[in-house]
Amino acid sequence: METSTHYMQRALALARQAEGRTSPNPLVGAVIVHNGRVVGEGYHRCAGAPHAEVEALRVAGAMARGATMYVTLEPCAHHGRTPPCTEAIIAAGISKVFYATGDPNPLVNGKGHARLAAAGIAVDCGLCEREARELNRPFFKHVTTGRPLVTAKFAMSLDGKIATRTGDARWISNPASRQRVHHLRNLSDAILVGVGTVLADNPCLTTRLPSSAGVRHPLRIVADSTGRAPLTAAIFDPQLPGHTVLATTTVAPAGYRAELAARGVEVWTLPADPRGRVSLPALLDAIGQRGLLTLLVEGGSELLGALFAEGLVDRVWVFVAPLIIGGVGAPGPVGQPGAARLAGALRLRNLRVELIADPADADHALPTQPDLWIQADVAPGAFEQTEVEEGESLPDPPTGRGVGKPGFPVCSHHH
Ligand code: AOF
Ligand code: ZN
Repeated sequence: METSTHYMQRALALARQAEGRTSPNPLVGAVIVHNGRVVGEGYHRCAGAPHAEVEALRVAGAMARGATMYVTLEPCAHHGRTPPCTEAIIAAGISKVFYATGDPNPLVNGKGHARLAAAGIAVDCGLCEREARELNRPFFKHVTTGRPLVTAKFAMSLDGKIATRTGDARWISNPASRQRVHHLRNLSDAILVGVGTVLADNPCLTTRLPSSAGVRHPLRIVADSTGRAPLTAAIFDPQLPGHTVLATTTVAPAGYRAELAARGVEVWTLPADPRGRVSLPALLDAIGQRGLLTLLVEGGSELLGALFAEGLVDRVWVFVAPLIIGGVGAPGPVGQPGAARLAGALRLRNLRVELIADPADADHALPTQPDLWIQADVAPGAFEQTEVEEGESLPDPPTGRGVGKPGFPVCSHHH
């Protein structure tokens, strides 16, 4: 007989199968176990499709009676695009429900738990909770703030340069790392770049993977306050798969905006910040309103500098190549003034480091020149603002494991 943790892990693995495909909905997996045997499994495939619980119940059929359900998120009790899962669970005769984490969606938040308990079902919350919250960080941020989870991505040399002093930047990271970026795009709802990157690199920001089956092109967004991106930029090519958005202000000429709109580019005319640039909070709100849960920011340094300065970045994905570029004139990944004092620097936490071998590296098992791929969460706050006294600990981040938002449902029973 397997442990409860084993079944919840299986439910988490099922949920992950739809990663990047469920927006604006969460990733959810469910497993139904009867007398030590799995009789049903399911996961939520995309918005509008049945919820994970309903998928698993359909497979289990009559075997659901008296069985235990393991589900990664509190079952819903509301009529949304689909009917409430609580009613399906009750009708099927499930006798016990383990769910990993509460659902902060105000339509659900505790109501699912209460409904099941009122129907006489034994309900247990908190099994594998940390993993379940990590899995649905984008959903939790979106449902509590209306904004997507923001990931800053950049590649740099070991000495922190993104190009040489003459602007040569192709390529810093190895081919395997660059392939990884396409995989990350495939899982992201939207990509954002600044106009400087369009002018410097003329990227098309599409997802290019070895197999085009099931590939998804994130919404491409260019932040260009004044309309400096040429109409001939690759990103505006109507032949590109997927959609492009110009995020701009009224300073961009009306004719320019109309011309792009006529070519199928979506034009978002947003408020300007005091410096005349597109308001980044307003841009994140607009992305969130579209039901997009994840935003990958691919540069340049001005845009990243502004996002970090405003405390709008949730996590970083950094590729560090085994190169020393050197030179005071060679740029780094994060522009703008940055922090004046170290106490004002942004702190990273929950670091994960992976080696990404260059395919040309002779010995793949023990690569001698791999890129480092560092994934980390950004502690809350903007530059300058955090004054840390000796021995003082930083506050908990607003997102990340244990979302820690006021109003986030707290499980009474932790494992
Ligand atoms: C999902 N899949 O497996 C579960 C969800 O309007 P709907 O019907 O798509 O409902 C979406 C909400 O239902 C979602 O925000 C979440 O709070 C809850 N649970 N959602 O998409 C699932 N169990
Ligand atoms: Zn549901």
